[in-house]
Amino acid sequence: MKSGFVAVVGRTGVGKSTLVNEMVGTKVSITSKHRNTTRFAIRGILNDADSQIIFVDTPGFHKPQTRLGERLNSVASDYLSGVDCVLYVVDATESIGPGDSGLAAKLDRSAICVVNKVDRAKSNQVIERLVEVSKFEFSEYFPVSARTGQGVVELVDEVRTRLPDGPRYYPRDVVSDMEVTTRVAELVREQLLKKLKEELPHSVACQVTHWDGAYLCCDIYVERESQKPIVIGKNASVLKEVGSTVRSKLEEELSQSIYLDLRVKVNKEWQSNDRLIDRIGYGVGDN
Ligand SMILES: Nc1nc2c(ncn2[C@@H]2O[C@H](COP(=O)(O)OP(=O)(O)OP(=O)(O)O)[C@@H](O)[C@H]2O)c(=O)[nH]1
Ligand SMILES: [Mg+2]
Repeated sequence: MKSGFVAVVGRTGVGKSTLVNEMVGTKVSITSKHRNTTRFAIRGILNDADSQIIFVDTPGFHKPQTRLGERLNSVASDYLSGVDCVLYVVDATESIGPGDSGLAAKLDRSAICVVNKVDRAKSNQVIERLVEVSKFEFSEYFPVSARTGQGVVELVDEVRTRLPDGPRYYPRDVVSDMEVTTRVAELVREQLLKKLKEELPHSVACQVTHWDGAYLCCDIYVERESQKPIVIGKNASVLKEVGSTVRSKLEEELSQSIYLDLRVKVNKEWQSNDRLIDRIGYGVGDN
């Protein structure tokens, strides 16, 4: 039996969460076009007859502007070493910037470099990016598309060869160790991120406050009173759509009917306050 922990690190928005979902074969981590979508380390588990790979999706590195931002970088930093394998992900459609280079410098050369989004990049862009990252002298380079799955099986096969002998850390049928309440809060946030523009996604936090197996109450926090009507929408249209999408996803997963109550509240400047960030559950390594 081979098993081990594989950290997925990279700048925000390069597609780490999309890649983890594709490698695991199930959606364990939410994704969006906005920066800093992932707010804590998320484990996605890939089980086979004789191996178990525990992928750890990490928050994306970025220039922090808030206390939350600093904590997200710090969570990701915790996974740069001390794991069995590191996947360093870059975006094929964007030049390598100081953020990518700074992170690459902190990694062991045994890391695997993943050039993602090749479905969207022109072929000369993929070659350009491979030439750019070759200067980091990592052990392997994999051009992939987390969206279409191109190159992902080959990447996972390589990861498997890096695992040491070890036990099955989780039961074979488990793909994620996330609590159902955290999952619901994340699904609500993902639907909101689809609908919200500009800076608002950064201000939004979600937390389930009640779950008894059938009735779920999820608080949606914003930072200012003026943000509330945007999240609620005209005639509560945003909340209704978010609620109905999340409810049907959950009903399918849990095979039962659910009553989902979404409440929008102001949690003043929560992004700057460690106590509030802790209470919501963001900025932590092991959720
Ligand atoms: N075309 C294309 N888009 C992708 C691919 N992978 C991810 N994306 C898109 O890129 C955006 C960011 O993806 P995420 O997976 O949320 O990125 P992330 O690196 O986890 O971002 P953070 O959590 O903020 O660090 C989303 O809109 C994804 O749909 C890909 O292979 N091809
Ligand atoms: Mg992410």
